Amino acid sequence: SKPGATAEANRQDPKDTIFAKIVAGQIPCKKVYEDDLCLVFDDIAPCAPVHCLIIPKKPIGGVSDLDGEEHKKILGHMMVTIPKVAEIKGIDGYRLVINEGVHGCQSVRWLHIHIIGGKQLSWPPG
Ligand code: DGP
Repeated sequence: SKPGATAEANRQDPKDTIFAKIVAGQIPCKKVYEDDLCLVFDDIAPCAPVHCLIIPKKPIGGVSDLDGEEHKKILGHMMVTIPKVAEIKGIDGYRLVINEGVHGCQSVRWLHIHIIGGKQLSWPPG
């Protein structure tokens, strides 16, 4: 298991999470890219030479909350932003991860896609 990926964390309102404060500019982050729909910043505990998180600016708790046309637009936008992030970071070949819920080891209940690279990764994950 992974510290922080608790039932309590996964019951949080996304607006009460640390990523809400990052989006609001209330706590700092190492910003990589930003536009009107999404924000990309370096993970505080990188598991590879490049480890960024891409998050929507609107509060969405996780994949299990996804529904409707607005979310399709936001998630599609996030996906097409990922190759831009790869170019900014100078990586070719990387892994995208979304941890969902307690069993998925999600620790921050604000949807985020991990972008992990900068070295030869291994497979499978545990
Ligand atoms: P997950 O465990 O999949 O919910 O991913 C949450 C990630 O967020 C984890 O890799 C560590 C990162 N993280 C947690 N708090 C902060 C923070 O305050 N700043 C940054 N940059 N990353 C954080």
